[in-house]
Amino acid sequence: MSQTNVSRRDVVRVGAAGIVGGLAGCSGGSGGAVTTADSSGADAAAESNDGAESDGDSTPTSTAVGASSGSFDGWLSGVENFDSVRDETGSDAVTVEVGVQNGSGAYGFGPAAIRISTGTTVTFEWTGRGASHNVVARDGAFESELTAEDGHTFEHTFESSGTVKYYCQPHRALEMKGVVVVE
Ligand SMILES: [Cu+2]
Repeated sequence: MSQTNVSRRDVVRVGAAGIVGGLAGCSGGSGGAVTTADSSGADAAAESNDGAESDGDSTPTSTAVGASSGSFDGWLSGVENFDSVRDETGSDAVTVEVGVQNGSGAYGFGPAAIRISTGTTVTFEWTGRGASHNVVARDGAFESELTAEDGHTFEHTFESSGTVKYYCQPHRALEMKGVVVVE
């Protein structure tokens, strides 16, 4: 932990120098020390951006962000239980509940949108609520059983990057839809 503190202090100190160095850097990019400072600053900025996204998950403003830039071409624009994409990149085991509250009943996937790493296996687990559901990829890549059984599971491993849109066939009109973003 002390190493973290030291490096964090270095970043702060470098950041202060970076204000001066940055001005020089803008007009021509000078010394190697400035370059180091810049890359440290970039790392710190990336981390704080991640934090901002996480914070956004629980705030109403993220709905607006999701609607404008993250509704996946409108696929999730009518999905009430979608507020933001849950970041599960790096997670070994990711579970999505089938049959969570959405609109008029348990016609949702929880969470409705996730981001995972390539090669991750997602387990869809039925809650037993909202009658019979299934999980069907819009592009036909997978289709689960149609069941109402509490605790039923269906697994799919996402082997290639991209955005996978899926739905529950009986409740597609009730906006029982989800998205898996594979990175
Ligand atoms: Cu359903």
